[in-house]
Amino acid sequence: MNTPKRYTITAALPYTNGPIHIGHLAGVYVPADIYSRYLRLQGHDVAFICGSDEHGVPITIKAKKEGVTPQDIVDKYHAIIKKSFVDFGITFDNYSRTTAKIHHETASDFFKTLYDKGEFIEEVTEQLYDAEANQFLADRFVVGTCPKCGNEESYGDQCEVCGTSHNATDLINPKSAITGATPSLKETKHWFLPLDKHEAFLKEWILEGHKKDWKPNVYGQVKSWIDDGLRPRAVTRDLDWGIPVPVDGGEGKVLYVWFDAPIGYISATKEWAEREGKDWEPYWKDKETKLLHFIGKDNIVFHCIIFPAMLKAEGSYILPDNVPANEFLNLEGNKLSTSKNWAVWLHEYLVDFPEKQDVLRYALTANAPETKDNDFTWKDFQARNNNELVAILGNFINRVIVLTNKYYSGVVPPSNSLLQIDEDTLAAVKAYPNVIASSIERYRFREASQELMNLARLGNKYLADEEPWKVIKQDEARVETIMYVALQIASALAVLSEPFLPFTSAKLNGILNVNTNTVENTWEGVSEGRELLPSGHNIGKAELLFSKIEDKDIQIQLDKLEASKKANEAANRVIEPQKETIAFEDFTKLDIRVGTILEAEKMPKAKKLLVLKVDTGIDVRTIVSGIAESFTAEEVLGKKVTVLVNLAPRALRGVESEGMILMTETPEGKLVFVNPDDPSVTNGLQIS
Ligand code: B3M
Ligand code: ZN
Repeated sequence: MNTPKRYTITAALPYTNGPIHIGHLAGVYVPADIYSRYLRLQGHDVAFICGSDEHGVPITIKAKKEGVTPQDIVDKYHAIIKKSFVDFGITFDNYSRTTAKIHHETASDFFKTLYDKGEFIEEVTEQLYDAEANQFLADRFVVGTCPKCGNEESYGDQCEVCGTSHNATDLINPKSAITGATPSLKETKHWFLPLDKHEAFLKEWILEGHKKDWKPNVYGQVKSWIDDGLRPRAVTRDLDWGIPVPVDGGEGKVLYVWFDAPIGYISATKEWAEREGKDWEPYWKDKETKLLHFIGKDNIVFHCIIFPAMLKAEGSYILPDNVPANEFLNLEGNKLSTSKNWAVWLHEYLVDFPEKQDVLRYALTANAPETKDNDFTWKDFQARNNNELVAILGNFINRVIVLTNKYYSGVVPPSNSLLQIDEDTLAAVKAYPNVIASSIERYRFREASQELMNLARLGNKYLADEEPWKVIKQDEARVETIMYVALQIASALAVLSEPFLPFTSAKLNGILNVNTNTVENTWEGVSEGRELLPSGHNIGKAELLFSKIEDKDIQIQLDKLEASKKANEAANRVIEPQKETIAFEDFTKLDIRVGTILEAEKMPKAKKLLVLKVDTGIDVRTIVSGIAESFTAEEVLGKKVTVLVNLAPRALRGVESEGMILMTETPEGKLVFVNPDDPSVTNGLQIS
């Protein structure tokens, strides 16, 4: 494509069954936002589109669990998600939702068009049915073994381990996610999109047409699906939450969520165009529009095969030029998980790190899972902030602003005669827009963010080499030139950082007192080497752009994750089954007394043992207790305990123990004295 006339950029519609976390931001929204901001800075016509995906089984499951309606669930999370996007500076031109009227109409019409054109196969087939719940088991209502990879927890429509998209009846050993029952088969009518019919076209369009420009991870996945052979896919469901099937015989059925959701991009564009007084159609139908879908890797099949087949079948739409899907981000070595609360939630992050949106944007970009799954660690986050944003970018800007205020009361000095080093530095600055642009245009956002940091490094090196703070004593005119050049670099950084660090860029433009509507302070202005800050221009006072993140701030986050891990272990703890029944006489054989620990000392060379002297009311006796990993000797002094006093004595490391202190072990693995009021003690724990 020559230079496109306009861009339609979509970002995957998040499911509204929970808030969003760093994985979403890193995989989809930050790269899509960088790309869109970059295009706008270049003066392009951009529609950056997203919205909430509000249909689908996970939402009904969540609603059932919480005893509320699906509408309640989507209203709640739509608001939270939408706010997170605003807070993190994700500049959608429209953030819509699939429960919107315009979307129901658009998706319904789209289905009818394909129906009228005879693009569907209408067929009665046997589908999985849960007689107990009185419900067909589509998608996430059914779990079973993936026929492709053997994952035992694959969903009906997609396996999250190998990414394969399949039909629910393909699952081996299916089980209802509602009742756990083994489903039976029941006949029902559905409409199928014959993907096999589009196979030749998909082969030509993707396998031949996009071999070079699509990311290898995307191309590879698509190729493997096509090579496996495409089959008809049902695009309707026997569910009650969704968009009603708008044709005869469709009563009580809804559109498959993956049929309606991508049409959400179109509805959201329409909604935006109506609001802006524009025509939506060129954004979806003009061949000179470049359409891009930013998604995560689990969505590849839907965006590269199913949705394009739908668009092609409809006939009047363009197809995506590229689908830059990312791999997954892990967190501290484990898969991000909403249900296990193994995540950094965006709304919580902002409470702990207020006004540090750019730090997270930067850390996620610098470490983005572009070519393989990547790990987010809090240590890396801290290092990105302290060693790069603070020490390189923030430090350079601060020096420039402070010195300009100190030497020239904030007025940009004249550039007297430029030496070779100044010419070279300005020429190097001028090259950055193209270098960064070339990375962005190839969807290499990590690389682009590092080039931006290199520009700040160049600024630091220039100041370190030219040492204006020393030269000022001998040659004031030379320092004017040095500071003039340094100020141009600062201003270039304000422009070029905008896609990556929008809050910082705005702050820096404020400090530099720059009018961002001028032709100079644009991507092109920098690349043409225009004068960004003329002599005589007044800048403002220094303000810190970034601040150091301390170890204790990081520890708080690590502790939070540790708490999640513990809570999960507790939730997954297996309660010991009840032991064999005993006769009352057996119980009465046990002689259990209240006692007090009078003395305690650690048994030498035994990690676990404390030697106690316990007043049992009968006598004071020695008891050797295996609690030294949970208590120090001092901690147990004076404690009231329950003691089994008639246990046969036994020698432990040569010390005779006459009885046993009753203890229990908390889910976190800590021993505690038996006291059911202790909040760390939960039902079902065994006393031993
Ligand atoms: N809601 C899936 C997801 O969040 C999905 C994307 C829809 S894009 C049309 O993974
Ligand atoms: Zn699988």
